[in-house]
Amino acid sequence: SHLQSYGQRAQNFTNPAAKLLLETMERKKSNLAVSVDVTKTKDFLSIIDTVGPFVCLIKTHIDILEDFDPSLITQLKELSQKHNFLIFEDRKFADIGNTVALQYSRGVHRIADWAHITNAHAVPGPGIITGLSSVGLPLGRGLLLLAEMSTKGSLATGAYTDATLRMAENNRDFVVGFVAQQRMGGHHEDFLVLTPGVGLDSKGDGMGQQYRTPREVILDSACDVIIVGRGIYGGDTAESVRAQAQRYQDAGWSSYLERISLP
Ligand code: UP6
Repeated sequence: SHLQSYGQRAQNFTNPAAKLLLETMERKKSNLAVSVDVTKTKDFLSIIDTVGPFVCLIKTHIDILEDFDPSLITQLKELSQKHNFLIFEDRKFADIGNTVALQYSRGVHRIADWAHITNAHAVPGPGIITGLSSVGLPLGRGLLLLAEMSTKGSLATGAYTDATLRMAENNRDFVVGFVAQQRMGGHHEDFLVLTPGVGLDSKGDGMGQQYRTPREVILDSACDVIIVGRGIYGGDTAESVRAQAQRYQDAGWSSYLERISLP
């Protein structure tokens, strides 16, 4: 499936969020997700408006905004319409089904109302999927499981990663893929693989993060989406944010074109 185009692969999914993401990637010629990990609403919205034309997906950590107000969600949704991107709340749920269903639907953030995609750790077992899908499936949302992490010393390897894949295979309607460092899935199943730990100018951050290039991620490891945070918004000016977004979009897309043209 990783040799098919993103547009063709939309047919491999029944989940509406997965289909829309793949169609958006094809249409915008972008496999770039920008992770907007800033603490002020003003910066958050301005970065999103700047990178919007270059991305298929915006990844949020909504709980790090110091001045969160529900009206921000209206503005985020407007930007998503304006620039045609999906929204991925990187919530990394990790509790029992009943609790994650509440965390997903309620609280101040009401994630299920606006995030097309969210993610969860597999550590609690399949009940976490049951809980999240009770909220998200009727809304047409999609879930990613964390099968691997980008960080040094990650415990999500080997048998844990394999068991995570089995959990996804058993919940194909709602689980659309993984956050992982390499292609996941057997020969019959198509799963999306979204990959953080991507940077062109840095190898790490001194807190365990490890960076690989878009080419390593998309071509060598056959992942689908590069997730880039500080590599894009780490500069100062709006002009550099824009230029970096374009640079990562080009790098990700040319690696994808190379991949699908492999003999
Ligand atoms: N993230 C990782 N590695 C993982 C899973 N998630 O870095 O295995 C998330 C982080 C951050 C983003 O929570 O939001 O991806 C990476 O940001 P960066 O590009 O600035 O390092």
